[in-house]
Amino acid sequence: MQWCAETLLRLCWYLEMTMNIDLIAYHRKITRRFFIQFGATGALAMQGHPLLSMDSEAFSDLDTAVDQIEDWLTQQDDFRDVSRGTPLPHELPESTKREKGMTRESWKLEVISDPEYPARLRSPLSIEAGTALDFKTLLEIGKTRSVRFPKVMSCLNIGCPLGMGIWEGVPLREILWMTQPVKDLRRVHYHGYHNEDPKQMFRSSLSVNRVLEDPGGVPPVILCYKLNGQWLTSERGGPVRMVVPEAYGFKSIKWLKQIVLSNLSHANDTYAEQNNDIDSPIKTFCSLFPISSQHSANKPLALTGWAQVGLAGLQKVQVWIHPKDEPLPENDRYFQTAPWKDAELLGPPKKWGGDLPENRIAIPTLGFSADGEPIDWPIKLAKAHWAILHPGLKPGSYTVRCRTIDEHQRAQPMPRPFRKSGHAAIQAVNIEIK
Ligand SMILES: Nc1nc2c(c(=O)[nH]1)N[C@H]1C(S)=C(S)[C@@H](COP(=O)(O)O)O[C@H]1N2
Ligand SMILES: [Mo]
Repeated sequence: MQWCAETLLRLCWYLEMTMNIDLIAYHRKITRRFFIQFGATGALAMQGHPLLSMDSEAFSDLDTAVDQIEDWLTQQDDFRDVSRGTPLPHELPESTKREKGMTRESWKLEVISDPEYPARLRSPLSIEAGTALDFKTLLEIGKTRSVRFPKVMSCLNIGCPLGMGIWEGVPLREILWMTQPVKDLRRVHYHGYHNEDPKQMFRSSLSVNRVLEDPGGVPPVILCYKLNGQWLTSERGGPVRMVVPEAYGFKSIKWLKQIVLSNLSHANDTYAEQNNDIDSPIKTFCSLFPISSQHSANKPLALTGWAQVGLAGLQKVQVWIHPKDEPLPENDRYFQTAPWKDAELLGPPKKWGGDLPENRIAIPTLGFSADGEPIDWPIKLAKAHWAILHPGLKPGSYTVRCRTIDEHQRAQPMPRPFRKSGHAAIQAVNIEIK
């Protein structure tokens, strides 16, 4: 961060000397949150940057737009809720929750063998045998084993992240080992509280190897009990939910009750019954924050948006504004040949949001250094934000599009255009320039 800011100042000085432009004056009004963003690559790119020809009013519009961007973390109650059940389990009266094991005091988790496709376990955790796991024991294990990591919760079927959090809990493998599995274990099935009605059961599953190992350096699958440093609320799936870092939300089962260790070789997820690609990791894609549909001619457009950083990573966000009366590029369904313009990715925020205690990233948190600073930015499997000051346009009707380029320089939605693998479409918004 320090280095980026210094580089930028040096570059500003260089530009002033060579081009006789008072860049600092141009930027004076700009929030530091954005100003600091022009890091090594951004700053160099600015040498021929169209921003240099824009007036300070345009910068102040950009400043305002950037200031209005949501916090990086979402408060628990502000997550969009995707819960099934009649009644909704999190809306049951406290007394019922206590009776059904949906409070921290009454929660019990079973980890048992699948009666139909049995796995050999020496020591299942069952209510019947009095060996089920309770919350106190889970926390006790958490004292030495718990992990925290940032993750965007995103529904495969909704084109917008539900919320961004720092999730905390015990790796599922710690609990799996407690059952002393011996053989015939291939799949881990699990479900949450479902009003004791089999028709309401919402199930998900993982290969046992995903539980035991974390391929590609993703965080472990956890039994989660805290979000943004607070106890997981009932609406978010508390007392304990599964959280699968690289997966869409349907793998992160709320009000977790039972884990079934199975020798079945395939998935039995509820989402599989709805034509979803249940092995699809979360996708990289982006969207604009809502903009007004009318703009003045020849005035730079301040555009901002969010991006979801999927398993493929995020290199950059790009914007393309196309006059509606001109034909679209031919034979180019994903607009690979369109004149896309690079936007600026915003760096780490000064305020994390999400009601994080003391606005501080707890240590240790995966992806953060010992002083609570992000090791890489943007963070994989998390949310990012971006902004661009687009040169002004002539009067007319236009379509604004934005797309992401992943860390392997591949533009979305290629090579993954399938809607049921998770939303990754190029967004298109119509505007009028008057
Ligand atoms: N028990 C249970 N867990 C569940 C669900 C559910 O309906 N019941 N919905 C899933 C789906 S499809 C999504 S996208 C996420 C949403 O998490 P959130 O409500 O915390 O945002 O929860 C998942 N976990
Ligand atoms: Mo979902």
